[in-house]
Amino acid sequence: LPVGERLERRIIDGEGKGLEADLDLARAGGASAIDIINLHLLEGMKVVGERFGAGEMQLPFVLQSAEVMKNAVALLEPHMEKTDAAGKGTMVIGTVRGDVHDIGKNLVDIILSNNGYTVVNIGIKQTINEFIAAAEEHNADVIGMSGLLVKSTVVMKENLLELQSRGFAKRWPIILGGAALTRSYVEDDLDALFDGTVRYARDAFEGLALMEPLVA
Ligand code: B1M
Repeated sequence: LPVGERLERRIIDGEGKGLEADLDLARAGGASAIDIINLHLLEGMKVVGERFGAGEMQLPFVLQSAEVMKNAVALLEPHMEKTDAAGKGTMVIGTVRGDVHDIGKNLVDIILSNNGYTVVNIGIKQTINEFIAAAEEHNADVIGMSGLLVKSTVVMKENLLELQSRGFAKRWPIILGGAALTRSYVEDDLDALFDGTVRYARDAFEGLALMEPLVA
């Protein structure tokens, strides 16, 4: 198999042996770290999600795929382009209450950090109180919430209501991301409820693009 397809297979099969060599080979062939993630690793993850959803793949194997994905991203990180301009603004990011998925959140962290933003990554299963405490402590410009479960989309709405009822409605612009969200749910339904302070990011790069006007 060509190295790109081999990398995709490694994610699907959860096979980490020889991973670093294949990543090096792909880079030596001219692919950037981001291309490798977007074109091959995430393609593999997509297949994992489809198989899991169809009942063709069991959870322990999904976990193995996630481990290989995480290792691959960690190996690629030092090779990503970084800007010298630091201190552009601060995002507090976490995965919402009840949700353990963190691969996407951590990618957003890496992409923003590499582009000059300060990212305070508070981890998974975070309550709104934990988001607020971190945002106050670190004087955040933006709060980013990630969640992949359908029920996380409900938790996000509850979080926004909680911010509003505690008088924090306009204190921090909010960026929401994660596979269960749709653009119209966030930008039509939620944003209208919360006075134009809520944005949707389909992927890490859309998150990056949203940051600039929000911290300006
Ligand atoms: Co889970 N899981 N999982 N899982 N898992 C999903 C989400 C699911 C869609 C799979 C499926 O059924 N097809 C399904 C949810 C169904 C639903 O809610 N209707 C599901 C389920 C059911 C579950 C469990 C409940 C299974 C169980 O226990 N029976 C359980 C949940 C436990 C919990 O959270 N309480 C569970 C557990 C797990 C693992 C632990 C095995 C593992 C996660 C490991 C980890 O993250 N450390 C896992 C995985 C790997 C997946 C799938 C297969 C892949 C997720 C992933 O990492 N994708 C997933 C299938 C899918 O998503 N279609 C699935 C790659 C990642 C880069 O994408 O996170 O979407 P993503 O991030 C993207 C964008 O969304 C965006 O940027 C990233 C790309 O650039 N983005 C942001 C994300 N956050 C952002 C924030 C931003 C901006 C952009 O700004 C703030």
